[in-house]
Parts: sequence; structure tokens; C-alpha cells
Amino acid sequence: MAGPTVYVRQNIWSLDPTTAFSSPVTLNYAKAVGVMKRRPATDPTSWAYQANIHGTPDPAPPGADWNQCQHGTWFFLPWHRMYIYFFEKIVRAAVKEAGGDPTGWALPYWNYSDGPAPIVTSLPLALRAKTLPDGSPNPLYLAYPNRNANSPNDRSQGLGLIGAGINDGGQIPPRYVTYAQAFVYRNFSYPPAPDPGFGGPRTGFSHQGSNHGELERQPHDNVHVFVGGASATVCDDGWMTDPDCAARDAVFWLHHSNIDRLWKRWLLRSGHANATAGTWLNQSYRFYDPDKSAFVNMAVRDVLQTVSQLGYRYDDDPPPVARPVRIPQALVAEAAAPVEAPAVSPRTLVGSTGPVVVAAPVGSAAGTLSGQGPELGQLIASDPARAPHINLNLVNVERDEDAARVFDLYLNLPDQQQPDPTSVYFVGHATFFGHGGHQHPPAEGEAPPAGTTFSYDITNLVNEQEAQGVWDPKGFHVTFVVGGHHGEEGAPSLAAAAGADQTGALRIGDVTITTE
Ligand SMILES: [Cu+2]
Repeated sequence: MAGPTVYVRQNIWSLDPTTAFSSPVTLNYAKAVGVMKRRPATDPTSWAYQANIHGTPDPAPPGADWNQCQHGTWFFLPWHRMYIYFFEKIVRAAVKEAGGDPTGWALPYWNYSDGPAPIVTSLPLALRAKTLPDGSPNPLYLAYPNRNANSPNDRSQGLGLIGAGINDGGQIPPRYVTYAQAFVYRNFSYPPAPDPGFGGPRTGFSHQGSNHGELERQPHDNVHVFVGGASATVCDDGWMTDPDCAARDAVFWLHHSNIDRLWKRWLLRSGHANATAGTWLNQSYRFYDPDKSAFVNMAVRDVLQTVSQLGYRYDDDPPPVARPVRIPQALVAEAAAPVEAPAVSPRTLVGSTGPVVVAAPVGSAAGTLSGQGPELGQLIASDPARAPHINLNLVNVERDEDAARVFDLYLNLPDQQQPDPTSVYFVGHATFFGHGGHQHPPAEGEAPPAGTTFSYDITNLVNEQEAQGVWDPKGFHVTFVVGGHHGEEGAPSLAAAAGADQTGALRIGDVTITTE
């Protein structure tokens, strides 16, 4: 007896490995998007309406749920899961209208993180092709400046440095798309700053929250900005770079399909669990369901099991537990009742630099270590397993509109030494997607926008620096370098970065080191 259909979301680089639209899945996606783009913006199943649910500078018609996207919050993952789930249903119906066979059609995902590198870090072929196989324009294609191009004149101040030329097959440097740092975090959520946890901080409705969870920070934010490129004015240039126009780019949905998949992959790791608080489980949002021809409410608790509750899975999900095979330990995570998250220990401040302004492509700041700080290196070296977790935090960060959007961060980088992201000094990235900039008035019950916090677990880094004799027990310093393509073949050098026409500044309220 066949059960209800379980749709399988597939890796787009497996569907179209060498030629755009070699798979009916991508061809049907393109044709369905074409159908949706012909519908008026007032139609909830139109391309414009669906994108505007995420965000838009346009005023919403009466009754429309626009500007709903959840960022900088523990609702980031469940809200986007609901969003692309309803979108997928609307596309499936549009496949039929476009004359295709919708049977089994599911939204593909763009897995930019896991090989074969480096090809997967370039934009999937179906998004880059200007035409469909029949010669008609490809509805999935988007031209510069709405997508990053390989243009030396890429607009806006230093942002040319992130010019991966994504629409011409450029690749995002793999260090910006790894999820390894996010997967270090075991807790889905912490209370507010400085550490948002894997899934984001505990908030209410949060349309423009700045304190992004670790998965949201990377790879999510980085992919948005590398695909969109420059975004100086609202929706005039890089769409993916701006939450108010990001979902107009057809790649948005494949990107979020992958982020949704990474949430499932994270849960398979031992000791990882979703939040269990009622305030999280019971939060609900409204979406348009084409099957019911109406808006429906969906709560977080309704979307935690993709197979049994939503009828979809990913092509690399482990086999269902019902199969008569030996159950790998990892599978128990999805099958088991929610596990209580480990108790959160308080954070202790051990280091601080005070306010920092970065007004050049390379900037730095120094701070002292106090309290338990001077002992950290030795504590870790003597017993890494029992040592406290150490975090580096950028607190209350604000960015001028014309400042760079991606910064690489180094800890204790010696003077005169070239920053090298493969070195023992490299911490991570600070990428701005929807942080600050133009704002809607806060929604009811929403806190006014605050400066951004970026937080990095540097426990292993400190251990490594201690082992190599470069950890300083008395103090620390951090170096900020405008991010993008340095060192890759054909990419601007760091010297080019230093000469970049960057006029805007990054203001950081404080750089702190905390222990747990
Ligand atoms: Cu996104």
C-alpha cells in the first residue's frame, strides 16, 4: 500500500551537472516561474507577491502579509521552512499550468558547501543560462546589476572586491560557504547577545533582527551577498544582498532549500536539539496555500518533522527509521521526542577593546585580558575537553551604507604578516545582509533595530595558538580585512584591497572575549 507522496528535494548540481536544463526538474522550475511572473502582484500565487512576503519597499495592498521574513531570531529557520514549503506547492501547481508534469516535482537545493569543489560554489547552470532549450528567455536568469557580475566597475566602494562574477561562473571562495563553524554550536538558541546559538536568539516576531544565528551568519548571509554583490540603493542593484528584494531572484529559493537541509543535517549530530520552549513551538505565521485557496496558520511545532508533517525530504536524508535496518545512532535525533537542550551557563567577560572604527580596508584594535583571561591558554592546553568555551564577539556593530559588506577577521595576527585565511590567526567573517541600512518602522511588539552582534567560538583557535606559542596571555588584538577574493587566481590582491575606494566606516561598540 502506497503512503502519501513524499517529495524529494534534490541537489541541483546533481540534476544539471554539465548542462542547464538537462533535468526536467530545473526546466519545470523555469517554466513555472515564468507563469508566476505573468500574474499580477495582488495575486498571492504571483512571483512578486511571493517575493514581497519576504520583504519589499512597496506598500502592501490591504490584507496582504508582506514584509514577514524572520531574521536575527530563533524563528529564522522555521519561518523560512514554512515560506519555501508553501512556495514549492505554488510552483508545483504552476508547473502544470505551464504544460509540464508536476508529479514528484520538488524544489531543488544548491549545496555550495560540499564538493566536488570548487564547481559547486559557482551559481547553478540553470540560473545562469540566458535562454531555455527552446530559445525563449530563461525566467531564472537575472542580469547585472541585480546579480553580481565580473565587472571591474562593479559599483559601490570596495564591494568590487567581493566580485565573484557569479553570473559568469565565478566561484565563492569555499571559506565563505562552510557550515563547520555553525555546526560547532550545540544549542539551538541562547538568550539574547552575545551568543545567538545555531538557530538564532530568543525573540518575538523579528522581521529585521540583527543578531543572526550561526547558520544564518554563515553560510546563509555570505551566499546572499556574494550572489547579489553591490547594493547601494534599495533594489536598484544586488537583489540577493537586500532582504527587501532577495526573494525576487530565483536562486533565493534554492539557497533556502539548502539552509533548511542544513538544519536537518545539524540535528543528526549527537547532542544537538531544537528549542523546546512553548514560546518557540507555538509561534505561528500565515501563508497562502493554493490547495486550500486561502491563508492558513502554521505553528513552529507543525513543521519540525519534514516527512511526517510536510511530506518532503532531501535526497541525502538518512533512510527512514522504519526500515528494517540497523539504526545509526545519529538517526535517533529526528525520531526521538524533543531532547531538553543542555543548561546554558553564564558568560564571563575576560577581554575588551572598547570602541573600534574601521575606516580603511585593513583595520585593527587591541584589548587586554583580565580575570580568568590570562589563564585561558593554559587551561585549554592542559585539558581541552574540560576547558571553557571561548567566544570572540563584535558587539553593537554599525556599518555606513557605503562601507564594505564582508570583512574577514583575524586574532593576534603579527604586524607585517599577510592575512591568510588558512593560518592559525583566522577567525571568520562578518557579513552584512539586512543589518542596519534602510528600515521599516518596527512592527507591533518588535524591538527597535539595534546594532549587530557577531559571535565566534574561538576555543579551538586559542588552543592552536597556545600550541604554536602565538597566544598572548596578557592581551589580544583583532584585525579586520575587507573580505572577498584574495589569493584566488585572477582575484584582486590584498594590495588592491588596500587601494580600494572605500569611503564608509565600520563602527564596533566593543570587541570582547567571553568564556562560558
Ligand atoms: Cu536568506
